[in-house]
Amino acid sequence: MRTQVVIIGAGPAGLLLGRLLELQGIETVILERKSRDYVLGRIRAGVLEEGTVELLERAGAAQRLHAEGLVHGGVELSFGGERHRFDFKKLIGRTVTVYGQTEVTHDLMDARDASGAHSIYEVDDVSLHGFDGASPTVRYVKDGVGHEIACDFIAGCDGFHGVSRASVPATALTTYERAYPFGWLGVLVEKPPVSDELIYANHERGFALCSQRSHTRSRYYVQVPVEERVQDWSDDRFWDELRQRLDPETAERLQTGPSIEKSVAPLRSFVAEPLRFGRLFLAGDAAHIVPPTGAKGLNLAVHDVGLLANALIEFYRERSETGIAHYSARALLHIWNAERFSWWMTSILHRLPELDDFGRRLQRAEFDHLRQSDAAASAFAENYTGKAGSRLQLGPA
Ligand code: RFL
Ligand code: PHB
Repeated sequence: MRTQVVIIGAGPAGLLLGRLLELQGIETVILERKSRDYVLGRIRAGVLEEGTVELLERAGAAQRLHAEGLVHGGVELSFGGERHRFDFKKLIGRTVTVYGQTEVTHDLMDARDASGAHSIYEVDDVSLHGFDGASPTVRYVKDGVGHEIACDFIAGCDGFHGVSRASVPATALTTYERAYPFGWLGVLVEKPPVSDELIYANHERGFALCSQRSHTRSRYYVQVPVEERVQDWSDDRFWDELRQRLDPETAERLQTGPSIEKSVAPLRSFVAEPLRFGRLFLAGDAAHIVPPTGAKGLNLAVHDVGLLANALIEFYRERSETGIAHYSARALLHIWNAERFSWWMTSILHRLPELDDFGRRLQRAEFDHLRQSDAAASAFAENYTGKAGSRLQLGPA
């Protein structure tokens, strides 16, 4: 088989790239290790930046998002039971949209199916070859039979544990990493959200987050030690812990019920540089991870893909390699700003084991600074809504 671009991974990054290329007449094949249902069963992100919504519109996959997504004009931070609302709309004229990653993935899969583009699920032993030359190939096994696809480019959109980054010689990669000694225990519940907007809470028992998927479905998280096991957390234990970390008024309003999903996600900051190796590109979680505190992971994956799609379209349309040559540096500029913001938000909101009294007072001082200063609140709003990163430009080469 031959195609123009082989995309490894059918997460949001791979599916969106496929869609943006396909709309410009560029042929792609997507190879995914898991089944469609498995991919759609993963509960992950929930907050979309305006730039992400715009790219989904360009991909022709935003109809349901506009009908069902919830536009939020701000978020609340709560410190030791004191809440403060940050009005993004008023501060900087921007909003975010609450719409689950599962739904984004669903919409992109439906759009791809409707166009007849080729996706192959449940493939094993994917391997990448010859990407340092002009004729790369990708091999895989499907139902016990080996196959090979010849292509012009390979897009590694296969997440943190994928094969693409692992195929690059170690000497060609530099990685930067910080693992946190805690994770988020998340619960999905068929109950109306406790508040119209998200509440991020710093409490001496640990961080908590009140999020949502719709007017009738809520998503809640509490910080737990990273080695914590889900089976040790009954629903009752989770609701008790969450209530204790919220201000009394919110705790009182919280509607609880049986969890429909419960899982622990470890927190990590990670960047691999560069993002291009000859004719192989990395995009999304394959290249970088942020702790979920800033709601940046999915948005960052989408931003990478926007740049990569433009670079490949420019290559096929104009035979120009400029976009391809700049892809890695352009994406990294944006990635490092999101890493910085996600790390900062994580550090001011969590109970860090190494935090002494001085550190705790500094966390409080950060909150007070944000409450007192419109400039600080606007900087927070710019970063949370994605406005900050969107203005970063590469300097002259
Ligand atoms: P994905 O979604 O991991 O998809 C990669 C796909 O590649 C497949 N794959 C392979 N396929 C073929 N061969 C192989 N060898 C393969 N190895 C892997 C996988 O099966 C998978 O289908 O990466 P992608 O597309 O880069 O998307 C990234 C996002 O999923 C991720 O950044 C976000 O979910 C992070 N995230 C959040 N991001 C936000 O922007 N806003 C949020 O509010 C937000 N909340 C979160 C989050 C992540 C969380 N967890 C569970 C880590 C909340 C949580 C709890
Ligand atoms: C979510 O709804 O899953 C969510 C929202 C905001 C975050 C992280 C996760 O910062």
